[in-house]
Amino acid sequence: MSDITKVYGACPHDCPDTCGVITEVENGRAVKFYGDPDNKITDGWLCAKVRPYLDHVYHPDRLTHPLRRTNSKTEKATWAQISWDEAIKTITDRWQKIIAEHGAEAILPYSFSGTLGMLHMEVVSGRFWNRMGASQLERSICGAAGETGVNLTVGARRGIPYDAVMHSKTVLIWGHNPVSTAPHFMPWLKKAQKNGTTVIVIDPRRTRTAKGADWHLMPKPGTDGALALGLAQIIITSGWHDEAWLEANTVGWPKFRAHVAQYTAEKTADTTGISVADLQKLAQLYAQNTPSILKFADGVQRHKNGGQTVRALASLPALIGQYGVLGGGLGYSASGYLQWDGETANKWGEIAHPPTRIVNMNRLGAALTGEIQDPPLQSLYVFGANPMAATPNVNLIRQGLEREDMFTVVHDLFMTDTAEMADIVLPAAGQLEKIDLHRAYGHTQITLNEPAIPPLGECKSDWDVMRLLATGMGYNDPWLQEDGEAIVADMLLATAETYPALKGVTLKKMRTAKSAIPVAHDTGIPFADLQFLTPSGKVELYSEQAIAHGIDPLPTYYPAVDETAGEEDGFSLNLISGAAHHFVTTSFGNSQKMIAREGEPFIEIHPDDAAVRQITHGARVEVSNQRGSIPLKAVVTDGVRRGVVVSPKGRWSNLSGGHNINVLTPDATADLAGQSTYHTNRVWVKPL
Ligand SMILES: Nc1nc2c(c(=O)[nH]1)N[C@H]1C(S)=C(S)[C@@H](COP(=O)(O)OP(=O)(O)OC[C@H]3O[C@@H](n4cnc5c(=O)[nH]c(N)nc54)[C@H](O)[C@@H]3O)O[C@H]1N2
Ligand SMILES: Nc1nc2c(c(=O)[nH]1)N[C@H]1C(S)=C(S)[C@@H](COP(=O)(O)OP(=O)(O)OC[C@H]3O[C@@H](n4cnc5c(=O)[nH]c(N)nc54)[C@H](O)[C@@H]3O)O[C@H]1N2
Ligand code: SF4
Ligand SMILES: [Mo]
Repeated sequence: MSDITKVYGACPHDCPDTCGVITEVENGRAVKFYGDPDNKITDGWLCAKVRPYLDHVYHPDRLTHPLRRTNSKTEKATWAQISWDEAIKTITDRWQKIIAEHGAEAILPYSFSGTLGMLHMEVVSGRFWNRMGASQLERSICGAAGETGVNLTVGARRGIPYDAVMHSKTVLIWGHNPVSTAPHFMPWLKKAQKNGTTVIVIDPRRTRTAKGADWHLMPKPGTDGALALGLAQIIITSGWHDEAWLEANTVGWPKFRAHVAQYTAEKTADTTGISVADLQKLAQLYAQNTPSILKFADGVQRHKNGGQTVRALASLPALIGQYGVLGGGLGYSASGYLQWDGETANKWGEIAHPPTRIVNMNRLGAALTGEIQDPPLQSLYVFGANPMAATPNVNLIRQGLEREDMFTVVHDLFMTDTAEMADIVLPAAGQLEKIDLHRAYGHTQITLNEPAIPPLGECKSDWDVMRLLATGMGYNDPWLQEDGEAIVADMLLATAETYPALKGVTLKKMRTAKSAIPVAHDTGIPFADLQFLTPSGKVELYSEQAIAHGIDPLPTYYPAVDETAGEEDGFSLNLISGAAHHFVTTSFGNSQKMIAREGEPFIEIHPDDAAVRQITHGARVEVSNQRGSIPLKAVVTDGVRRGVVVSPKGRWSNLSGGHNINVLTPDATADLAGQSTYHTNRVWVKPL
């Protein structure tokens, strides 16, 4: 009889739930994989994407050896297998040359959310690159404006716990699709709804979440700031606001009140496309049927005006005194509770040179093709990211990567669209093959991920590769050679210095506990003490800090305009490309099971918009703008607003005949924090 061992871990994917997972291992091979029944959030079940995870782990296309490209980057790639020694020597020799000629800032590491692990997302993006003096990446592809906007308003991202909705009478889900993107929130929401909670969804698309709501409103994209300020105006003129609360707990209430007077119901209806009657009804439900939660996520802020949109949204709970109330408040990210100790991740204190320049990741194509000079970029090292499929304006990125003098290294589990543009490809160890430590952005548990199986083939973890690269570069600092387990142990201790709730949570304790450990340092009601973490300690409706960020101190609405794509022709449509149900951005985009469930790449279009273009349901259409063009299948449906088309992110163009939505998306940045603007995107759709 062979032994089966159970190994506890964390789902590493970019999802707020950060599920606890259990792998059963027999003779060094993972044979079973499932959700941890003792994890309060996971509750023993996993989403459709991750349930068949062992297919992903043992996928026949896993890279298992380092590869060197043998032809030009303008041709379809051909490869020769090489040893790790040769790979590391090729890379470090080239980097030494680049550094001698141009300086280390000519090298750019590009990584994002392939894994959310402390070690393989944060430490690997810090220590080695800071020692080298490489360019830094402005990590603003996802929720930078939302995070900054919430921080400016209440001081920290302390979203409500999922189960708080059990105490709500109204839940407003705004530009968020949790059925797909935060599945473990849904059982709580369903239970609440059964008990009489009213669930309202605000989204230009009838998402899976909208289908289950009591009421679904479809505003024009990018007008949510106006919608929030218009609701504020109705609430104030109706006297539904909480004057005493506002006086005691906010900064700038009189200014805010005077400012929002301009957002009359009629004007708001015109801007947003939502009728005055619906605005009235929405304002009344939200303000009077309390406790009420406003829950939003990052989709709504991926617009040119995303920062101010979030400032407006985050003001609403204050207006009706709902911060600090059980069943009320703001449901955004919970990532502002615990943050891993920055010094342990980055070792800035050990580094002699001043911080280096920062390159906005949304501008990757522009940066590679001349926007960045002194020195121009000469090398890109990509890990835990797939910019040729996930980053905006892919055709420009392609141009940059086709440069003869650009030296590109990609470390991934698979031959992604990005890996196909590399000079050297390195095989990455997956989550079951390495240690890591996880916090979450949807809750406040931390989870240890123990390695369950040895790395496949010659795969190596990102941290192990950083150690080899450090040796290859001749960097002798001991903190570049620490082993992963030691870093996990150190990180827990270092973080506990500033985050008291973590005191006593050592690596040993986590190993004994196996399951996730809750580390919230409040009662579970964010801001129950009404101490906000802004400079004033109050909710800042008027924010002095906002001025330093280059935006108006009061939440303000201005239209989100895709300046490059000629809106004036009157015939372009607003393309929204949010999350696909069966992929996590492009992760799982190569799973046959998930591709089959997602179906053929499609674009949803309203019947009226289809009719004037002679587009029929199921027809092949060309979707294009100044940036590029792709073929898609038309799905004619009133599940999208007139003027709006929807085609989810996540396809690999090398597996789907070039269906990469990001050849169309703009690389313009938003009003705040260098945020991506995927959804401020005009396209033309015509029959093929
Ligand atoms: N299944 C799955 N889960 C995922 C991901 C995935 O790709 N697939 N991605 C992960 C990542 S990286 C993130 S950041 C989160 C994102 O989580 P969410 O923000 O929940 O997901 P999105 O689909 O990006 O955006 C949510 C909704 O915003 C809507 N939206 C877009 N523009 C507007 C607008 O102007 N106004 C309003 N009101 N709504 C608008 C879209 O139609 C979409 O339904 O999900 C994570 N989870
Ligand atoms: N059109 C459109 N595009 C979008 C968005 C959108 O809403 N619309 N959303 C944006 C958002 S919110 C985000 S967060 C980004 C995400 O974009 P990315 O961060 O680029 O995420 P993925 O596309 O999932 O690619 C992650 C890659 O990392 C690899 N990987 C996984 N684990 C590891 C590991 O341990 N080590 C290494 N070396 N590699 C690993 C995976 O195989 C995968 O190829 O996409 C953005 N792209
Ligand atoms: S993707 Fe999200 S819901 Fe699915 S297993 Fe991972 S953490 Fe859980
Ligand atoms: Mo994201």
